[in-house]
Amino acid sequence: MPQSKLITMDEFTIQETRKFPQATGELSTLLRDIGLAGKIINKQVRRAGLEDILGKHGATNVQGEEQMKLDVYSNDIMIDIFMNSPECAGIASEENDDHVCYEDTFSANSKYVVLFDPLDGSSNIDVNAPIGTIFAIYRRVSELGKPCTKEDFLQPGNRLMAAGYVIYGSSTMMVYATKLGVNGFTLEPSIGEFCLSHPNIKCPENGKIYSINQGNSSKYSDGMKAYLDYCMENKKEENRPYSHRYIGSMVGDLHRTLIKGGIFMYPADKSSTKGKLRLQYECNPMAFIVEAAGGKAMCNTGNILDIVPTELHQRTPIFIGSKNMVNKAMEFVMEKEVVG
Ligand code: P6P
Repeated sequence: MPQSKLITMDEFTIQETRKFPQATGELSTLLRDIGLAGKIINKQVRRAGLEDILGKHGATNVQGEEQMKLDVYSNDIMIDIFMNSPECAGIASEENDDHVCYEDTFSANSKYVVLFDPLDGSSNIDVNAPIGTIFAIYRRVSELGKPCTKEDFLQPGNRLMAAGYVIYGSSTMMVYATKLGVNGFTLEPSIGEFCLSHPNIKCPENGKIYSINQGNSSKYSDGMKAYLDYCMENKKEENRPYSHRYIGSMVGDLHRTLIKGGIFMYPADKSSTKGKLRLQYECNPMAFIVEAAGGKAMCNTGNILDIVPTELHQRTPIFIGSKNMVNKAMEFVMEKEVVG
């Protein structure tokens, strides 16, 4: 029997585009560009221990976080790739204070902007734990033919055209969602292509894993503490206590949650009253992906995707994963939520 044909990500996105006669293939081109960036970053991540690229860069980013050398390298790669992409008018990055509008006339006529965290979980680089690149793609709201504007980058997550991540783990995968659904592609190093390995990903409605930095629990609200007690309660008939898993790298924790089910939480607490994770290039893309796979993504005030951003680097609490687990968590958190 001939081996079943590998479907590359490019072939897949072209097949998907053909389902819409009016589609122009511009989004497919942008996804291919992101895949290229992921492959270039992957090459360096896989060799980090062999070249002088581990460790600290010696500067801090707009978040006040110490930048790792691979953070800066990955950010430079993403900015260059998008600058040369015919479909991107500008970018915003976790590592840059402000958005970047490409000034050339070609880019001024491009329809999309991209927000990204070039290397999320970078504190895990030196210990070889999963890290990842997170991206969010919006259609511009500003006038074509002119440079993009700040408003293009302050759209709510429910206006996303596509979102995804590249996870540099035991294998390198690119997972992305459009309104058509969520698909995963594993890098086949021998041909340098992402190949379809996880078609039509669905997030299980229930799960047995809760994921949170429990070291912060003394600072949590009463409702949050009550939910953690619920997770750890001995109720075999309800598959509790849940197992606790926490990598400390959002892409790693979210990929497991998407595939296996469960709930990932980074709630507000007394010292971080808005939570830690950033809305525009961490929480919104992940929320778009998980909800497109049938899961749910909430914060204390409602659905993550409905938050109207006011600042590029604003943060939000997040409860994301299996729909039934997120609903149960919100019963506790929303009811007793008093933080600060
Ligand atoms: P903590 C990594 O720095 C990150 O931004 C996410 O990838 C991760 O989920 C979170 O922060 C971990 O934060 O406070 O538990 O170390």
